[in-house]
Amino acid sequence: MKTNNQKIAFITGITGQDGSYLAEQLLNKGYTVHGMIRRSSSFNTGRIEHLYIDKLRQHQSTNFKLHYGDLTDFTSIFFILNEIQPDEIYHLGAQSHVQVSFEIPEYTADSIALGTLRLLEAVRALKMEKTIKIYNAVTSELYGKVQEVPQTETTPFYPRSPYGVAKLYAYWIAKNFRESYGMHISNGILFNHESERRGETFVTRKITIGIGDILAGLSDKISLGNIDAERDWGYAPDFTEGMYQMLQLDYADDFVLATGEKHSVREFCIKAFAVAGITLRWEGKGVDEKAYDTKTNKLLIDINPKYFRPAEVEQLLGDPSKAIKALNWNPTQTPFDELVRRMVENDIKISQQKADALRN
Ligand code: NAP
Ligand code: G4F
Repeated sequence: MKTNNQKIAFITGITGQDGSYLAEQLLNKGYTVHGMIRRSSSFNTGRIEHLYIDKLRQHQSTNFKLHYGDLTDFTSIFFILNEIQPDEIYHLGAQSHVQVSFEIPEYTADSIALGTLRLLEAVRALKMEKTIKIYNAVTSELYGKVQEVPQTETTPFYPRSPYGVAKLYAYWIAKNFRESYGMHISNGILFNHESERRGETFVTRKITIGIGDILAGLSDKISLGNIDAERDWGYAPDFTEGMYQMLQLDYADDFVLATGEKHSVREFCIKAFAVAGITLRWEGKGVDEKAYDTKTNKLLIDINPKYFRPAEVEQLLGDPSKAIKALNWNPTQTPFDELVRRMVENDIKISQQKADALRN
């Protein structure tokens, strides 16, 4: 139930990394938060379970609510919006894995490109286009084969995957609706952002889980693809705060959120193993490159070409100047070393618990 000043937010993708942090932040700011979840044969609410538990403890039943829906299903989006009448929409739902998008390009396009169109059309069909503010999650993957370094809001796009191409449509349809119908829609061109809640098959989390599993005796080594790829990696909760700040402006625009620093996958490995007290020694080249523990000579990393992509984004580096100025946003509130440390320490703990559970 809406009280006078209580804002209502709707989050698509609430069960994902960003959705879970954003939901927490908005609840802490006093919002009522509604999220769209997909029906799944196993639980997909692990990242937001604690919000339920807090809710039960505080006997609050009205400020956090989940609704079944899907971005491939216009009817569900329409009915949810009609029921909840949100002030702000944070559109984060997507098939967000770049490599997977080469295997399911049609579904990726349906959920991302048409999914965004469905959401915006539902807003229009309900005549909410003048009252709702919308955040649209686009991506540095739009820059793909980068045309300039660093990338800004005016750098030409050159996507390199079905995911990137689908997000290009989402970017332009949002911009088109902003210009055509005066809708308050901001595109967040976000560079990679990671955390303890990052999906387990993205490279940073794969590495930190791999380290935890090796230390706990659950695995021998980590197999990776292109370790020379460079990314501008930030900390997810800092980035979700930036999304919120975009919707507090009285105008809509496009903003790059990035740290302005880039690191290679190889460098991430070196720093992450160092947090675990292990120094790597690299030997070989290309697919034969391997990393060993300098103390024990144990093989810890090798290359498996199955993780190479049909077309690769070799480097990404963002220039967040516009967001810093307009949003007063701090891109490096959580510096890279701290991000790596948090992720490794978190996964060492989780792997240890897994190993203990297996022993008992
Ligand atoms: P994520 O962890 O993969 O979460 C994606 C979310 O979308 C999940 O809640 C997922 O639900 C939901 N979803 C997937 N397909 C859907 C569908 N057909 N209908 C409804 N919901 C669907 O992604 P993230 O890292 O939080 O990223 C959030 C958004 O930002 C995504 O749009 C992503 O493309 C974009 N982005 C991310 C980054 C980054 O570095 N993290 C950078 C730039 C842009 P399930 O839990 O049921 O799978
Ligand atoms: O962690 P990644 O899978 O992230 P990627 O492809 O950069 O995409 C992420 O960031 C985008 C923003 O730029 C988001 F829009 C997107 O939704 C997603 O969140 O891969 C990072 C790099 C790539 O160059 C990849 O080829 O790491 C390289 N890599 C090397 N070995 C690997 C692996 N990536 C994965 N996932 N797994 C590997 O074994």
